[in-house]
Amino acid sequence: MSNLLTQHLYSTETYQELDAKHHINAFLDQKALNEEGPRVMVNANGLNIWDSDGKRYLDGMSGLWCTNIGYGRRELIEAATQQLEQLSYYNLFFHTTHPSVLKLSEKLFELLSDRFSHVIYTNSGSESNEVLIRTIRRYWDVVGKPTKKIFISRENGYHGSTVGSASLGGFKFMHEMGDLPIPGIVHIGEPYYYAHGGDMTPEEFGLARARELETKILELGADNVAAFVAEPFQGAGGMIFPPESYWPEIQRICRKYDVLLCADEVIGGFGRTGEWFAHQYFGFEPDTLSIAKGLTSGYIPMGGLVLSKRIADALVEKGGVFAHGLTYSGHPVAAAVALANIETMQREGIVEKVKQDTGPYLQKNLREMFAQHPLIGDVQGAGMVAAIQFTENKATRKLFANEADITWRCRSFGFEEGVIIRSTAGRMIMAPALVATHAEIDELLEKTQRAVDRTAQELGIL
Ligand code: PXG
Repeated sequence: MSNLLTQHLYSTETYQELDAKHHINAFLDQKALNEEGPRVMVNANGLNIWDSDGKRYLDGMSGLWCTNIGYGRRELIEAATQQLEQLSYYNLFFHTTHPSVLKLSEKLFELLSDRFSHVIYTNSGSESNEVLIRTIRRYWDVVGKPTKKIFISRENGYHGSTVGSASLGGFKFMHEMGDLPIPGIVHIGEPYYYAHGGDMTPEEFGLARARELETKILELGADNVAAFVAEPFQGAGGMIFPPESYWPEIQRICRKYDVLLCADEVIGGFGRTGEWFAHQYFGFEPDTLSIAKGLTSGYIPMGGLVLSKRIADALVEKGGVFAHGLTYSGHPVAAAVALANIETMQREGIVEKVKQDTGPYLQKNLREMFAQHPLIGDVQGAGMVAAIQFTENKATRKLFANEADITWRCRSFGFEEGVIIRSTAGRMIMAPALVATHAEIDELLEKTQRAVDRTAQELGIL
């Protein structure tokens, strides 16, 4: 690794100056960042990542929840190289296609039930959800129900950063930028028990939040509602697992009113929970899946919208021209990397291992580690994804008024300790690569514990 590090052309300061000079970065105050200077990441392998000062971090977040197979896998690098040599680009426009994307689709549908048959490829999760809005509206036109156009999604859901996807999302501070949501998208409450459950049991709360969907459908009129869109578990919103009563009730309501159930699997897909897809973990049957991230393990941009047979058949048999297309839909190099990614995960039994071995190991040890901790009120998660909930009072589930500042401190302590964990309002999240070994999980947990303890000490409660 030191060999690679010495190949740097610039100093950290020069990189930071270039960043300040040319970039508006994601979800931050650029002026404040320019003062501080961003961390410059330069090399990565497995779960380890190095910055431009040579400091190593254990990446507990798989990049942005995407490097499911870990960094630097030869199989993916070789697949990309071979495809670049053979057919570096072609497209799915004007009556053409290519083997790379066809082989990927054959493989993708091996992972899914017969309910699903078709996919529209994109380059990101945001695009998958943009395509979702247009495709579902088109579907209802084609089947003769043109009034079914409104989308219902959730507060504190995340579906991307473009106009349509940010509208589907329920982040108010995002809506404030650019006058969102666009018309025809409305939101209901999120199934976040710890914060909003009050005196209810988790089961009661799960049902209550699901029934907000029914109330909203009745208010709008079922003839006007196209779909309900949600992440099986909320990712960016805080890695929130709904109570067990939630998804069965949502599914019942969607079926009753013929409202399509659209699962955003951008984070949950490709093994995260120990199942290939998170809807399989929670045991419900969606009509569409938005995918991205883990599809290529983040090595190259690629996403997609997976359609059930019901939707695809209508579009194909009765839809005529489908007026949508992206230059890079099904890009041959991305498709080759995605195929190599899925094949490697299958060959090595990575998802099964997460389900049977490493996932339970992470989940059990994390729960034991924080069961008695004065700052931590709850631990949620499955497979290789988990959250710890910060609380001011474990008995009453009281949240800190400045919870986002506190978790941000914890995240900073994590960086000092050499671990990358994600802070959201009131929760710390980990989503390490699915290939994490017991030793790497131990390191992740030990460093996380130090970061949490330092946060508690600073608050004067440890
Ligand atoms: N849906 C979900 C559920 C996501 O988590 C998107 C769509 C959008 O995907 P793209 O590829 O357009 O970014 C996402 C993305 C975070 C974080 O810090 C999460 C995401 C992206 C960036 C940061 O938790 N999720």
